[in-house]
Amino acid sequence: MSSDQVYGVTPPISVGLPTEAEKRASDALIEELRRQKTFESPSDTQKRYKVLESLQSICDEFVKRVAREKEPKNVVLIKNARGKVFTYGSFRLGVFGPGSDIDTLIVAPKYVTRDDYFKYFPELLEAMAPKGAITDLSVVTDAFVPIIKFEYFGISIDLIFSRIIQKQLAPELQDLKDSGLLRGLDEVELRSLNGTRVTDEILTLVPEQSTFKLALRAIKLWAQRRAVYSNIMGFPGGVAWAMLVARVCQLYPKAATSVIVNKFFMVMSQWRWPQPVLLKPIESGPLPVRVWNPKIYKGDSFHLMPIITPAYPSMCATFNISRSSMSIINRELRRGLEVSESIMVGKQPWSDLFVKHTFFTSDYKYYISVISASKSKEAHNVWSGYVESKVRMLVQKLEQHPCIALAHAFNKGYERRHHCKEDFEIAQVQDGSLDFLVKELGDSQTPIATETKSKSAENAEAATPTDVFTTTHYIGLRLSEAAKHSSLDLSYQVDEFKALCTQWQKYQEELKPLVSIGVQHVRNFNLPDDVFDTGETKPHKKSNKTK
Ligand code: 3AT
Ligand code: MN
Ligand code: MN
Repeated sequence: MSSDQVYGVTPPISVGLPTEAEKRASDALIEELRRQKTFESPSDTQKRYKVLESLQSICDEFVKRVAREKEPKNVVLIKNARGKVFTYGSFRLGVFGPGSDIDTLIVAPKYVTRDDYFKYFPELLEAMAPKGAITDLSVVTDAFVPIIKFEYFGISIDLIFSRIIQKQLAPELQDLKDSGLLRGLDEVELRSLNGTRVTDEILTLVPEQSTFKLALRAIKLWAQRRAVYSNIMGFPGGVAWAMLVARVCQLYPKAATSVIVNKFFMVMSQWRWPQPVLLKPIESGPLPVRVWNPKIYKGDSFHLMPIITPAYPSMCATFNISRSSMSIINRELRRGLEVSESIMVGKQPWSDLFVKHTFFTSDYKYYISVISASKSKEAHNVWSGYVESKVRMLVQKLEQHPCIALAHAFNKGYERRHHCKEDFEIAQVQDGSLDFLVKELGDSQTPIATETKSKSAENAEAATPTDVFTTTHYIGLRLSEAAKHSSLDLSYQVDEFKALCTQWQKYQEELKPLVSIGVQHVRNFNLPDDVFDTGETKPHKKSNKTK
């Protein structure tokens, strides 16, 4: 590290070196991270590299195949045809754990299109990987970022694709930092390249990578335990938390891991939002693409906690954050500050920072549950994903209700499977009943009805038992003063939300006979057992209370 290089958009707050006590606190933190199983064994990590090597050869073969197809006479082109595998996400950042996927990007020369990718890659993958190695293959061509997902020797792989405008990939193409590589690409391709470009830049913008990675592991674990980790539910996701930790590393370039974690809570709990968090000045690049700028784009000025990606074209990674989720995040940052201050003076152990949230056990009396239900697994994958992406809209409508002070969506949905014999049982499940729950005993015990054509599914449903798949999201409500004087009527907000879900073209055209959306009130003492861990106490009904 060149000692006088300045990282970030301001000078550091402190360039102080760690004290012995701070080093000991870092060791204790790493010990706790180990205890909490956030590190993977070296042999499992070795397996990941083997899988990546294999993907690289499949990728080369794929490009060659397209070259042969499109330019059968061009011997030189075919000879030089190759692609390149890049990674992004937690693997690239070096903060992956035992259950992490590998987020992978394939880059190919310009004559290889996305259509080629979806046409050839899945079959080549199955053919070239060792027999039985590839499982759970699914292809999503119409997503915001189109993707092929599968497991390779049990490791989840998210595989996306982009070409770049080069006839052959330059042999010296080691990274994607050059913004010129974006020239001539469509929006989907830009988005696909973006993940790798952002993670790579983040790593170059921190003064000490090993400190950054350990601190980020701690913050990710904390955010997951406190249920403030989930882009889709209006909280920062992995990339956003990474950028916040990176910014704190810039402000304390020589500090120990323990100090970074403590200062993270200090700096972020006192941040003057909506001042954006930047890792470097925003670049205005060579292309006619939109770059985050609240002075030009009105929409950008509504971002409550803007955290801006460093790679051109810069975007806000946290546009999903709402008033309610912001107040939850701030509450957790203040708690983190309090606990970490106490840890740094030796009064508390690190394990206290990672104590589980109390969303279901004591935070709220009133909850709303959103239940997406489907009669086939395939339909459910599509439908539950869509509904999940709309839950934030319901939260925003609820926030505006005069009787609601806070609407807090839990960061993940609960997936359940139900075994129904009659139509009325299906109807009850769709309304949130757990009376027909299938206890998951390892993998599927009962055969799953996987009809996707609606006609056969309708016929099958009357005669034979149907499995119903549900995903339930819980929203905790804190009522306002106004709620004391009127009864809580959310029917308008709920109906609007349901309409939003059922207006979806895919619902209207294919899913309608197979899926449903339900919204229910749930009192804390009526929450289902499976949201509680062993050892947690479910709230009790107070016998003499009226409301
Ligand atoms: P894990 O260790 O895998 O849990 P991660 O940070 O790698 O943590 P993901 O694999 O979920 O998390 O995501 C990696 C990146 O993929 C983050 C983001 O740039 C992109 N990404 C994930 N989900 C979405 C989404 N729904 N829409 C757009 N981009 C997404
Ligand atoms: Mn990942
Ligand atoms: Mn992923």
